[in-house]
Amino acid sequence: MAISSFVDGVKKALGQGPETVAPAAATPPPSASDFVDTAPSWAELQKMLEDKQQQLGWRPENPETGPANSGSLKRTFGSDAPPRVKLYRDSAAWCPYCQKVWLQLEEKQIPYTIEKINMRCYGDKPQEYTAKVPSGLLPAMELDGELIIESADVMAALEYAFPDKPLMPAKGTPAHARATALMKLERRLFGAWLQWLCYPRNNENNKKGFLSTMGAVEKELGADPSGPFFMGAKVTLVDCVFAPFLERIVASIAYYKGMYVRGEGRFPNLEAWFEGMEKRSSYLGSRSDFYTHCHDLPPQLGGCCQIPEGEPVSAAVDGEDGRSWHLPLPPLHATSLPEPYSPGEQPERDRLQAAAKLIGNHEAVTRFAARGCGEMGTRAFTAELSDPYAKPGMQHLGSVDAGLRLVAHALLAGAGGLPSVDGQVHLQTAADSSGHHSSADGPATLLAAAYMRDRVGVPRDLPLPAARQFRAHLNWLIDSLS
Ligand SMILES: N[C@@H](CCC(=O)N[C@@H](CS)C(=O)NCC(=O)O)C(=O)O
Repeated sequence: MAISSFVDGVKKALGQGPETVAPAAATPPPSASDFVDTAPSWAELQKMLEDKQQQLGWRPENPETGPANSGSLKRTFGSDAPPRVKLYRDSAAWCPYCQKVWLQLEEKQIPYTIEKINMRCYGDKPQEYTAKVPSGLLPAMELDGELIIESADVMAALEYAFPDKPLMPAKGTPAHARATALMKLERRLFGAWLQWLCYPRNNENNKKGFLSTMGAVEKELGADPSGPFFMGAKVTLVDCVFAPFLERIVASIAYYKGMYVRGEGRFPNLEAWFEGMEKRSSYLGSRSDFYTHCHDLPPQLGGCCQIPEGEPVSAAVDGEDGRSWHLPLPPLHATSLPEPYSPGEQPERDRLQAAAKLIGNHEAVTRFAARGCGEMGTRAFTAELSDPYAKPGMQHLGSVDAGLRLVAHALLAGAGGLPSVDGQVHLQTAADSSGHHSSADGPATLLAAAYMRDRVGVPRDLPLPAARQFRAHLNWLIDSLS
């Protein structure tokens, strides 16, 4: 197994290698009926989408100038000048070190271009990248054409080259000394988190070590009453450095250890910090969700160790509790469990956002989902959700396309607005066909829908509220076919 330097850092800190388990992807139900393709065409869906967008007054934002987002390859913040910065970050938006730099660029509104490179666990890296960065590590940055690696050096270079909107206090001041000490505390927290997360032995001691370091973080967050950030009322580089790890901590400690770091009021200053961060475009656009993290950490870390207390949480996070990924979705808010999210949800707008993404990219999404009824790739990567060389089941493309049009229609109309019998939504099955519509392959569509559902990544594909809607509507299709 290729072990990234994310883990080499852990091994160095702990003097040992992790032992563990990776979570298994949910398996689809075994059988499904064929169905009649009664869904609107993509052109009709596009028209419905536009009508609905007008009705709700919501349109997708401009990726270059709008709020931070994971899809954009260029961020100008409205500037016409050619960007001086090029950021190389991972294509799945899983890398915490890339997220730190991403946050800094967004907070400082430095125009930049982005090139996405796979992490080793996710796929191959282009030779042009390894020729430039022989270690293959991410992130890397070109500043006026000069290559800089190591996130700490990248961040320092950005502060130096772009002194407007400084995110670090001036050197030699007590505030600078405090910021530097807080950055060290972040590395301590990183070590204590991984010691508990990745190693099955000495559970109680490791838990104690983690909680005591979290206690130190909580205390620091309360040190400046103007809060809610580490250095007071304003976001600084310290917040950018802590954010990727704090969000991974909250997700993984709930999933693998069954402890809610956030949502139950255990660390009130931390809750306030998250609420502060979740008001910022930089953070909202780059933050991930529990499902994505709990599946992206094991391949990066060599595994995570689950204890029995984590099992109910992991069932809910993976949508295996029969509830959390099914309609009607449980509410999402600042203290919702398992996953708190302070900006909350706007279900109609979130469904529209998911529909817009699906309709706008339907050809690529259909081919991707059809991998679920195609062939696995000849080369496997350690991230179980990645299979870059998988082949779509080409003979099933029409059926998968029909299934995804039903999902898009349900997202736009509300699944409850679709044909129903006895209060239950039923797809018209092939046996009911009057011959006007073509018949679609139920089992293949079901496999494709489940494959897609398990691979919706946040923030790569959609923000959390829209991703939940997409997953739940794919399950609506699966349940309707089953
Ligand atoms: N010390 C480095 C660590 C960066 C790091 O560990 N990056 C990981 C991803 S999180 C990586 O690129 N690993 C190689 C890979 O997965 O391809 C930094 O701060 O930039």
